[in-house]
Amino acid sequence: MVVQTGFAASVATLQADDLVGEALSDPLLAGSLWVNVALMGFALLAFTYMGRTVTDEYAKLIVVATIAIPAVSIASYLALISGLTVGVVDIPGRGELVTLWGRYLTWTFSTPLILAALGLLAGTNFTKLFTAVVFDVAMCVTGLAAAMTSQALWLRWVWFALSTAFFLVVLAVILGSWSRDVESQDAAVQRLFGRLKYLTVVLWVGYPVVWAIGTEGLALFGTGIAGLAVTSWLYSLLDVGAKFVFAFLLVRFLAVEQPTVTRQGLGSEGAKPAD
Ligand code: RET
Repeated sequence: MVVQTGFAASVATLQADDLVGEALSDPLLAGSLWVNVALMGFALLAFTYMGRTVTDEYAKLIVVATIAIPAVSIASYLALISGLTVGVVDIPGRGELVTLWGRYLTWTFSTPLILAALGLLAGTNFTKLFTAVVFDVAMCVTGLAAAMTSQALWLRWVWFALSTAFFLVVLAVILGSWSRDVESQDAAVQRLFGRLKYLTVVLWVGYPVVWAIGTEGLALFGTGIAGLAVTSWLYSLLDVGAKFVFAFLLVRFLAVEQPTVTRQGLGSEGAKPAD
C-alpha cells in the first residue's frame, strides 16, 4: 500500500483546486449560477414586499417558510460560485469528476421549507409534515452520498436507489395524505394546492432524471447527454420553477385572497385531550 506523503497530498489538492477553478471560470457554468443569485435576490425582496399585507398568523407562517426558500437559495448559489461547495471526486477508471456537491447539501435546507409551505397550506398535522420532511432530508443526504462516492461506480447507483426510495415516501405524502387533508379547506385553497402539488411533483421528478443523465450519472459511462455546464443549467431551470414560481404563486395567493387556512393541529387527527 502506498501512503501519500504530505507533499504528494498537497500536490493532489492543488490539482483539484485547479480543476474546480477552471470549471467555474467557464462562462456557461458561471451563468447558470449567477442567474439564480439574481432571480432569488429579486424574489427575496418581492416576496417580502408582497407578504407584508398578510394578517392571519397561520398564513404568516406559510409566508415566512416561503420567503426563506430564496434566502437559502442565494446562499447556496453563492457558495457554489465561491467554489466552497465544489469539489473533485476521483472515480476509479473514469478520472476526475468536478462535482457541484453544494447543491445536494443545500437542498437539505431548501426542500423542507417547500414541503413546510405546501403541507401547512393543506392544513396537515405535525405527524404527516414530520414524515415528509424527515424522508426528504434523508433523500438529500443520500443523494449527496451518491454524488461523492468514489469507491465503486455501482455504489453510486445504490445510493441513488436509496435516495429514490425516500423520495417515493415524500411523493406518497403529497399525493396521498395532503391531497385528502386539503379537502377540508376553502375551494380557493384547494385549487391553489392542486396547482402547486402538480408543479412540485412534476419538477421534483426532474431532479433525479437530471442526476441520471448528467455528469454524476450516465455521463460516467460515456452515455450521458449533459456536460457540467448543461447539467448545471438543467438544475438551475428546475430551481426556477420549483422555488421561484412555486413561492410566487403561494405568496401572491396569500396576499391577494387573505384566506383562512384551518389546520389539524399537532397530534394525530381527531385526538382531543378529553378523549
Ligand atoms: C437526487 C439523486 C438521487 C435520487 C433522487 C434525487 C432527488 C432530488 C430531488 C431534489 C429536489 C430539489 C429541489 C430543490 C430546490 O431547492 C438527489 C437528485 C431521488 C427531488 C426541489
